[in-house]
Amino acid sequence: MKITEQAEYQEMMLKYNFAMQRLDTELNILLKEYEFKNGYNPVEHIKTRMKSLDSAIKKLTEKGYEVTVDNLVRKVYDMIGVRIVCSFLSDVYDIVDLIRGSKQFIIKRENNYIDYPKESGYRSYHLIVLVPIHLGERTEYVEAEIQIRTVAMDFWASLDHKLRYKLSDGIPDEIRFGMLECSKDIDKLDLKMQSLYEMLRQYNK
Ligand code: 0O2
Repeated sequence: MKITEQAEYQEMMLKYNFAMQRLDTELNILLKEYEFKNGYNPVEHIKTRMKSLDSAIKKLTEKGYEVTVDNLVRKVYDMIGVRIVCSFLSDVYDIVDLIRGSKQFIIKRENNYIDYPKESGYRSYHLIVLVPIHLGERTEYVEAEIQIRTVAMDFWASLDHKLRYKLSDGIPDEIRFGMLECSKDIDKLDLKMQSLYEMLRQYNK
């Protein structure tokens, strides 16, 4: 029987859809409240998505796991993904603090790929959260990944994603090194923009 025809898969997707809606709503409330209190919206854009089944199966297979509903739930913790893109580095950390302080989710794991970029040069702050969903009398928790990064980091990640998709047999060294250089340049740019932004804030005081 195809995985999509299994009752467990359909039940899982139902729960994931509830959790995605809940996460989307709670994040929007948190961010609107922040904007109201601070008179400033730190978010350039935000995108919530459900990972496609093909992409989830690819991930399981690459990691050497059997394609089962149980493994989709236990091994693919970014079935639900939210990407929050901000202007400045300080915005990224403010949003991380905001989510850490929320009682609506439990933080399961944090990956600071900004201070510790991935080998590819990828930079972003990742939070794996548990989103509670209330089903009748019981509460279940669904995992979701929140990626928070600056516009500059997002620009880099978007080209990197295209490269990985187009060059599935491996990225040639000259492009790989070029991307690493760009990642370092973007880090410098983010730091420069941050210091200019702080100067602007001093002028505004
Ligand atoms: P997609 O298509 O964006 O959904 P691990 O912790 O290593 O066991 P995993 O899931 O690889 O497992 O965790 P990691 O490394 O934190 O990556 C999760 C997501 O971060 C990825 O999801 C990407 O969205 C993003 N990411 C991580 N590394 C890179 C990178 O080098 N380049 C780009 N562009 N994005 C990256 P998916 O499912 O791989 O991809």
